[in-house]
Amino acid sequence: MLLKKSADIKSSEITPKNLYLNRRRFLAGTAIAGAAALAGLELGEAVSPSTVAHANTKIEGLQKSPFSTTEKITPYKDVTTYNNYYEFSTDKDGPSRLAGNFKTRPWNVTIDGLVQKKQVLDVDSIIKMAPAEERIYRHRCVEGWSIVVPWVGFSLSELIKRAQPTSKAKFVEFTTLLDMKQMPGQRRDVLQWPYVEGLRMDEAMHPLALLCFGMYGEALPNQDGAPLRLVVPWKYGFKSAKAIVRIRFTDSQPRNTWNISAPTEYGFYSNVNPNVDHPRWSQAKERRLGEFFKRPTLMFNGYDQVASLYSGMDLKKNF
Ligand SMILES: Nc1nc2c(c(=O)[nH]1)N[C@H]1C(S)=C(S)[C@@H](COP(=O)(O)O)O[C@H]1N2
Ligand SMILES: [Mo]
Repeated sequence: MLLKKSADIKSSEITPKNLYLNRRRFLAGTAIAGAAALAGLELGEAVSPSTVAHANTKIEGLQKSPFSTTEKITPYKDVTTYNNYYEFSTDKDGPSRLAGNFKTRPWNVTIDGLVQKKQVLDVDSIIKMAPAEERIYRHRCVEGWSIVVPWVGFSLSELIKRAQPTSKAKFVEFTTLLDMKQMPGQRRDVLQWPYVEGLRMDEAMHPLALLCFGMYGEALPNQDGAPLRLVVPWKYGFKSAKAIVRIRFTDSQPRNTWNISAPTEYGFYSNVNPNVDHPRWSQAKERRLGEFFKRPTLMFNGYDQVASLYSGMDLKKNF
């Protein structure tokens, strides 16, 4: 689904396109980034090779990532019709049915709180901040299902660096759009709206934390969080907020929506952890969408490289 097999590509297609992309990458990576640095340009003014418009729009010039898993990718159909997105519906197939007309352009994101560069940015200027990568991540929902998705984006740290948080900033808070007219689920009190999530600064700066605007080589479908979402692969899915409109830097731990809703069931950290059960069910196993047999869940969802962020912490208390 993702890439044509190399055997399917005519050599006449390969050469010019590769040359073209390499040249653009070269320009983006050196000349433009260098010029931007020299000129002291603001957040989002540098140019990169990727362009994104509407869903089903191909994203060109994707870079591969060493963080990608080689596990089997979950079919696009499953990932786009089995969603958690309570702003639209609490049914898994609701978001795909109800988010079709959701307006993702124009779209502004407010960057504020404890940063030197407070500003309101157009989402397309955010997308152009850094070269787009494909990151094939495992993604596990707290309810016990999991998927493997080729997300598109770049490390959240790219945006944070440019925002220049002050030394007082210890956490980052992410807020989803509040718009009852477009998001029918917000007319019900199933959660406190708008949806809010948060990360500790060192978690947010970890290169695995992905600022995501596409998947399967295309712009994000609305039901998966267009135009801009987070993907934090070592944490349960609910930490990965969709349709982000605000990124705020704070000195105290943000209260996240699911923790407000059920504090004994959903903590702030929410690291994937097979040894800490949800009060109402075990977290030891998971079922990949499209598969029958369950598989064991791995500590940090298998992303051991984040373990040092939590050394000395009791992960049963800090669930
Ligand atoms: N704004 C918002 N973000 C959200 C949610 C939500 O209801 N609203 N659900 C979360 C949960 S519980 C999961 S598992 C993932 C699902 O992402 P996916 O539908 O792309 O698989 O989105 C997360 N982000
Ligand atoms: Mo979830």
